[in-house]
This record gives sequence, structure tokens and C-alpha cells, in this order.
Amino acid sequence: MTATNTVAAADGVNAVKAENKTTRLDALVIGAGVGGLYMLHKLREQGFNVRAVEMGDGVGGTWYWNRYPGARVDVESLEYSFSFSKEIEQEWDWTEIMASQPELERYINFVADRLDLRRDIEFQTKVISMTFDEATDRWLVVTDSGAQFDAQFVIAATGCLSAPLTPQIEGLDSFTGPVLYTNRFPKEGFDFTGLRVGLIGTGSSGVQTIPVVAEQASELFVFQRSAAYTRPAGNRPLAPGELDEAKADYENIRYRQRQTFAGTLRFGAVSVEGVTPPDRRILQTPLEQRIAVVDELGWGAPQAWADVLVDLDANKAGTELYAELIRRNVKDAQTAEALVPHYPMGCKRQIIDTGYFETFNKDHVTLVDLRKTPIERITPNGLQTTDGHYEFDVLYCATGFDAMTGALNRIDIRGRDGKLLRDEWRDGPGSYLGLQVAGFPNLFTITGPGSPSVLANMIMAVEQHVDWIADCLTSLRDSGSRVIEAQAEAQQAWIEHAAALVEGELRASESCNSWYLGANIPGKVRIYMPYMGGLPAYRERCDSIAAAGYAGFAIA
Ligand code: N01
Repeated sequence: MTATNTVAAADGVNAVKAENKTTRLDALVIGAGVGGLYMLHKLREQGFNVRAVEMGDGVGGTWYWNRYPGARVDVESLEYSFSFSKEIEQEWDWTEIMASQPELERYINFVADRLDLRRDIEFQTKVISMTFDEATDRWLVVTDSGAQFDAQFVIAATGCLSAPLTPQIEGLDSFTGPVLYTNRFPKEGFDFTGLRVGLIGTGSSGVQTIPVVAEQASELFVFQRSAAYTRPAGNRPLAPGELDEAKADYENIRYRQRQTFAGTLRFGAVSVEGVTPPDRRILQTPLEQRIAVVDELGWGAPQAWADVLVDLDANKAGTELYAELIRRNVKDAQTAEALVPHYPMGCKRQIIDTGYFETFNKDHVTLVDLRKTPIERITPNGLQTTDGHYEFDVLYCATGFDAMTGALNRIDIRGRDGKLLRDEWRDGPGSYLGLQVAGFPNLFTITGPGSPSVLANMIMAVEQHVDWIADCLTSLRDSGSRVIEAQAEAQQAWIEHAAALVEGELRASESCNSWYLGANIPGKVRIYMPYMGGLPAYRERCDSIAAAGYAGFAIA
């Protein structure tokens, strides 16, 4: 059923005044990344009248937007792929251990076509506001394209790392050459050949793109504020027969994946299965023996100790081994020292790379250590630090995201009593299971804050959420219920449980500043946002709550 009316809406950036068509739905899914696509498929299969909206003009979410040179997944593609369809598992052929962005985008497009999902997706449609109508228990969703939706349920599959962060640097707008962002890289690509490039940011995106840009650019300046903990990915093409062997064993692989903390058997090329903390304690090991471990294990050495990620002094000793490895790989002593992080290992996301440190041995690549000489401003033709001016043709930002909450906070979401979600989250993103927020009935968040999400293989985390939500909606329909809402007490208990899990952990300590803690956004409240209990325990908790009649949720 559709209706037409005229509304004015604004998100502060986009003001829309248009003839709007309102579509009545059982459920609206926001986002056509891996979470949104699977949610759409699952609800459609279960007979719901469901549609999805997507800001971009194609599917893929993360793998649609982050199309920068060098973008690649950091777990094995055989595992970072949908497990819900045996057919898709068998039909799709991966070519490398860890797929690059183009291959991942092709895969997600293949899934969308295979399941005929596009007919139910409105592309180039950005949600700007959502209001819960307490009289009807339905959401009115307004978009910037003129399309409106009146939906009983809304499922936000808006992603954890999808709201780009524009660095607050004076003069950014004054730069006269091209300004590129890793997280919004031009669809048509960009040829750096023969150009002088100034790149800001050395997180996962920066570390992946730097070696590739260095191959094309005539000169590359890397402006580094925090050095990265990274190690070689060990990626390679799949050997003949390897894929067939894995496909024949898929059921077993998926079963084992589900038993692991992060839903993956390997991080990069390193197995995480069955790894028990070694007896080795770095603080009880003489220096020569620690160096012998570096000789033996290479980049695996800094973390091959039981105490490194839990004790600050041990962590410093681990970083010293990491520094030793950098010195072995980077020729210029001053550059090598600048590449050593000054914060504990484990604070930020562990990165894996392809040829990162070796890139700094190239004559045309210069590392600028912003810890020593901070940025003063961007100029029309370069960047001024406290030490001098660097001239370049292209400014390239790998400056990250407003993680976990950014995408939802950028939408005007009003729940009961007209309460705004971003106001409710001002002191921290409260949620029950990372699935719902008290006061916002019938709204679900896929991989929301308070769920394992970014600490897990995202596709596995997404599948668990989608299955749970789909079962929940089916059960509501079967029982003739039309509202489900997280209860404030259950939510509070969950927040306290999640906080207790990181209490005393280095990653949540004062020594750490990461996007997990919101520390990359000036003024954002400091709370460790993902759930640290691991996927198996989390899944068990969600399942037992469902089995107990959705304990902690009010159903009407
Ligand atoms: O973003 P980041 P990212 N002046 O926030 C610097 C996932 N991912 O896009 O650390 C100077 O990690 C900032 O410096 P500092 C993965 O989960 C996965 O790289 O704040 N510098 C930092 O160096 C990852 O963790 C893959 O001191 C400024 C960088 O910009 C997450 O996405 C690949 C600055 C931002 O690093 C985010 O990664 C890519 C300023 N004003 C991403 N502002 C895989 O491998 C920011 N910085 C699967």
C-alpha cells in the first residue's frame, strides 16, 4: 500500500522537500552490505513484506565504499563468506587466501544476483529520519530520495565502520588538488602515476594502501601520528586443488569456526584454533632468549608470550621485540625508530600487511613523524608541520571512522516520547545484547554496540544476528504480537556485564586510545563498545534468552 504526501526533512546536511511516496512494509532493512542483504533474504524467505534501502548505487557496504588500492580482508575468504547457503559455498570460487576488495565486491554482487535481492532494494536512498509512532507501533522512515516507509520493524544493518571521519585539520578545504579518502575512494579508481602524494593515517587502511600507492607515485609523504602494530599477511593465490578440498570439508570448517572466540580459524595466515597461552613469560626470559624467539618466530615473536597482552611491563618488552623486527626490515635507523608504536600492543586493532615496512626503504617514500613535528595546517599545495612544508599534488586521507555508533547517530532516530537515539547514547551506547535499545521498540541493530561485532569475523557475527532477529520476528508473528522492546533493567544488566569483561584489560585502560573506545573522536564518550565475551558464549546467551520467551524484552 502506498500513500503520497509532502514533507520537509533535514539531517543538517541534506534538506529534502519532495513529493513522497510512503510504502507500507512489515520490515525495512537499512543498508545493503553483508548484513542487510542476508536480512532481506531471510525475511523474504519467511514471508515478510520487506524492502531494503541503500545509500550507494550498489551492494557490498564496506566492500562497496572502501575500494582503495590495496584493500583486502584480513581473515581467510573461505571463512569470511556466507555459511547459510551450501549452494553459494560450492558455486563461488575464491582465487586467493585473503580476497582483495574487487573480488569481495564481485562475490557480494554474485550473492545478491543469485538470491535475486536487487528487486527489493532502493539504491541511492539515504535514511535521514525515523520516528516511532506510539499509536500504531510502527516506524515512519524518511529518506533523501523522496521514498518514505511505514514499517512495523526496522533493522539497521548500517555497519560498524561506515561513518567516515573527516580529520579536523585547519586548511583542509584550501587544498587545490584532489582530496581522496580510503573509505570513499572513487569508483572509477585513481591513477597516482607520477604524482606527489601526501597521505595521512597509518591504521589498517593506510597500512594496506601505502605500499600500492608507493609503486605508482613519484613521491610519497606518509604523515604518521600513531605508528601501527602490523605484521605480514602471508596472502597467496590458492593452490590447485586447495579450494576443492576446502569445499568438500566446508561443513566441518563452519562447525569449527563457530567454536572459536572470533568465528575464524585463522587471523591472516596464523591459526587461532586451539591456541592456549604459552607458558613462556617474557618478563621471566633473559634478553638473549627473547631475541632467539624473534629469530625463530619472526613477526609472531612479540605476542608469543602469556603476559604480553595482560601486563604493561611485559607489553613494553613485547614492543621491544617488535622494534627489533622493524630495525631488521627498515634500513634507515631514524625511520625505523619512528615506526615503533608508543602505546601498548593490543590497544588498537592488529593489522596485517603486504610489504609495509619494506616500502619505507624506497628513496621516494618519506615518513613524517607527527609525534615530533605535528601538523599545523593543510595549505593549497601541501601540508605544513612544525618543522617545514611538504609539497604534493594529491592529499590522501586514511583517517578512519566514527565507529560503532556513527552511522546511527547521523540519522534522526526518535523512539518513545520523541527521544533521540543520539541523545540517549551521549553517555555511552547502551543496548541490550547489541540488538535493541530500550525506548526504541521494533528497531533492531545488526552488530550494534554491545555485541561481538568488530571483534569477530563480521560475516559470522552478522549471520548470528540475522538468524536471531528473523526467528524473533517469526515468533512474534506466530503469537500475534506486534511490539518487542528491550527492557531498561535488562539493558543495564547487559551493559554492566559487558563492562565487567573488559575491566582491568589493557585494551580498555588509560594507556589505550582506539576507535573501540571512541577515542578517535573528540568529545565522544570513552567506553569499550564491542562485547568481549566471544561469539560462542554470546550466541549461547542470545539463544537462551530467546528460548526463555525473549527474557529481558517486553512483548505486546
Ligand atoms: O582507520 P583507523 P582505518 N591527523 O582509525 C590517523 C577496519 N579495516 O580506516 O591513531 C593525523 O584505524 C590516525 O591516527 P591516531 C579495521 O577494523 C579493516 O585505517 O588517531 N592523523 C590513524 O593512524 C580497522 O581498525 C581492514 O593517532 C590522523 C588513522 O588516521 C578499521 O577498519 C582494512 C588524524 C586512522 O586509522 C579502521 O581502519 C581497513 C589527524 N587529524 C580497515 N585523524 C582489513 O584489513 C586520524 N588520523 C580487513
